[in-house]
Amino acid sequence: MSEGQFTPRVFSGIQPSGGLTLGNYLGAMKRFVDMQEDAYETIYCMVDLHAITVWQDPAKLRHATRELCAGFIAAGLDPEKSILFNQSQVAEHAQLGWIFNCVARMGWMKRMTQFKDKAGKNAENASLGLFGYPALMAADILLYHTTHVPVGEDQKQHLELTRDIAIKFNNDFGVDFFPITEPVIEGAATRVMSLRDGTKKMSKSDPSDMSRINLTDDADAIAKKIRKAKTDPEPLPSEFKGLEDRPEARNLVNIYAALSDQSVDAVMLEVGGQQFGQFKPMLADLAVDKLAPISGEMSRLMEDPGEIDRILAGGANRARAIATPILQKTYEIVGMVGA
Ligand code: AQP
Repeated sequence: MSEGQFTPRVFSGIQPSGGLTLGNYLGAMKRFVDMQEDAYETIYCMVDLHAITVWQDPAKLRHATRELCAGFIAAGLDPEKSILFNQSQVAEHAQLGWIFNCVARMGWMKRMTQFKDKAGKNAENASLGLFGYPALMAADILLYHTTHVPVGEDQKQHLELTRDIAIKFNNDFGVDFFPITEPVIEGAATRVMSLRDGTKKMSKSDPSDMSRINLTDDADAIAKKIRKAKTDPEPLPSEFKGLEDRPEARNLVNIYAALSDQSVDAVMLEVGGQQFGQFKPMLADLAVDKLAPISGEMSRLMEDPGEIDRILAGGANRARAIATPILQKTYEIVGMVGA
């Protein structure tokens, strides 16, 4: 089957492993909203099965899943247009994940840098689920015959593995069943970095709250975090290439560009020559302007968790309607009796 034979379909997910960060917003959610308006069928998932690859307190996981759904809607996703659901409500994810555990090779998995980063020096003590994470992620994507996946730069390697799994499955069984999915990694903020260390990505599980902007932060917290963000003593240059060896400054300029929907070159024309004492308050005002309506809407939606649960259940039904026949066909190809 050539790529043209697949319906243009977008799938992406976010883990409910904590509160949402500006990195998740700019690298993922904001782009999910853009794609919803394009000619794609869009499916967005709270990947709770992925979240438990590291320990999650059950009550916090439930809260984070609902809050993530509220965040999606507050950022502009429409549950009528896009399918919004949590992964564990569609059992086919885990079922196809198992098939892919049997397709993926140990050598491929051992090369995954995210596992090395997350497991750290204590890899022997990491869960088997954390090691197998990319095979489940491939299942999430291929279960819908997804053609496009919007993600941040950090997920590039996992997307390559998804393509390798699809190719190997198709070759092993002599079929043209799974599409070779395209990653969509675009925009000024495909990698938003920590505010404390410009070489580390901004992450919801970073122990330092000052390293990130949470979508639930109020205006004072956002302003304080940007004011205290690590920078260097030089003024901003007039061209973006002047920021090559200045990761912290480059990060703040990227954030400014992404929040204001401008190219980095346009931003440099505006702010070149400024000291951080001038630039940081501008960035803080812009961030508050863009994020406050989202955080306000999230809190409003969280007042009615029953409605969020209804949205997730409705989304799961719609997701299952696409996933079930694809899993059935996969089982049939693999040789399962009863499929
Ligand atoms: N700093 C970032 N810059 C750009 N994009 C980012 N994403 C995450 N952080 C950044 C994108 O958000 C989507 C969802 O990511 P995730 O929550 O499923 O997992 P993650 O990438 O592991 O995110 P975190 O915040 O670092 O979570 P923890 O701390 O739990 O591991 C993805 O598209 C990702 O690219």
